[in-house]
Amino acid sequence: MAKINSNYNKLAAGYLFPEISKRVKIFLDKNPGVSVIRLGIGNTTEPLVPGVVSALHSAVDKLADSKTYSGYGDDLATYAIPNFREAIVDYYKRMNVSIENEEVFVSDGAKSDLGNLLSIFSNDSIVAVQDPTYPAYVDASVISGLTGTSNGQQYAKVIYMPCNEKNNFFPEPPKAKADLIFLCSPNNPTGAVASRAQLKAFVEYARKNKAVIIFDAAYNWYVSDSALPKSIYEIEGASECAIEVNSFSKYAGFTGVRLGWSIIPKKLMVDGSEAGKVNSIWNRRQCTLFNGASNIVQAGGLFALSPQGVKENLGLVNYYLENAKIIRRGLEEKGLKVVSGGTNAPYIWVRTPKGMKSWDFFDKILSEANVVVTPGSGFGPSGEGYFRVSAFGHRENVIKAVESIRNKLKL
Ligand code: PGU
Repeated sequence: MAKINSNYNKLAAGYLFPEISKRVKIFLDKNPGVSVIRLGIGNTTEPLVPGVVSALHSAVDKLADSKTYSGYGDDLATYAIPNFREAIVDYYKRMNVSIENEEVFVSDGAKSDLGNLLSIFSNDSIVAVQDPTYPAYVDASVISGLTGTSNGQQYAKVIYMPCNEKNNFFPEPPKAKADLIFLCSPNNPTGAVASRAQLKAFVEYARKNKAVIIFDAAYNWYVSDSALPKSIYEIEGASECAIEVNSFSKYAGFTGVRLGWSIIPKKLMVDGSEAGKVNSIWNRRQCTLFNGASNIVQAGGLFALSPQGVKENLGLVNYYLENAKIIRRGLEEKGLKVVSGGTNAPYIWVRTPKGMKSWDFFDKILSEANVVVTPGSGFGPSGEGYFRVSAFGHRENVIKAVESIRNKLKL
């Protein structure tokens, strides 16, 4: 008799972003003629840069000719196109980080790897997360059976590491013993960026406890302050205890195109397994369950990592950072308390006025100013009383949203 994976029944609510879309749709159905500005989900809006567009076009043309046609990737380990892994290795070299080709695994974006990676670890692993955090880490852990049940606020087996105004939105390593630690810097949703010293404390913790850090660097191109680390591997010893997951989504506008990568260092050690084992079982997992990212898309990604590609895409990143500045300033002028983000990150983390609950404020700003934000409590219990504003959007919409908040939101 077939049965469902009953872990799905433990998910406390619908996934955050479809839940928001549902509420916005209900609002629009009730208010015909009203239009809203969406600064909720972190979805890119600006076109791909010209160099990426022509790389994509020429990759399509290659597929139209038997002399240049290619099918499954030649590199059976990762299904990367020629030179793709080398380009990622070079990208790390620019940060003085040394990575080998065989440590690079191409993906169709960060989200799938962040969830799938859990399948290579023991099913009694204890997961630790920053709180608030990108909801996919916790939901993927629930589906993998690692969390126990929820009391409506927290899952019994998950270690929540509160990020708040007292610790500047980056936690210390937990007192309890975690096996898998999700860290995200620049952070979603708070926009806080970990310092070297803060990451070093986690690397030390992980090495001491034989834990693995899953470091999500999806927003690292937004770090313009050179004192701040962009990769966990900038910290000595991290290649023994950390996996890094990255994406072209927020750097090159590939949210719909889909491309990313993960680094599984050969030196990575886990309890009871020799160095190289995690790398080889992830390789085995990917060969069995994944046939790579589209070769067309990888050609676009390859250009995005070239010097000209970096130049063009940093223009895109700076466009969104300028949006973040406009939002930050506008909210502060309105008298709202911006507590984090918006400088080295595309998210602005704001306290709700008068201690309002996050979802109540979501409804208020939607109905009064017709602006969609993301309620902080959707990212975890410590997000209650805050909301996240995304800087991804057309400039004119961002300006309109700020104007509307200024003129219509009643504080
Ligand atoms: N990691 C983090 C920290 C993210 O915030 C997001 C997207 C991803 C990974 C996904 O990257 P891909 O490479 O595109 O798979 N976060 C957005 C979109 C919502 C979602 O559920 O992915 C956000 O608004 O938080």
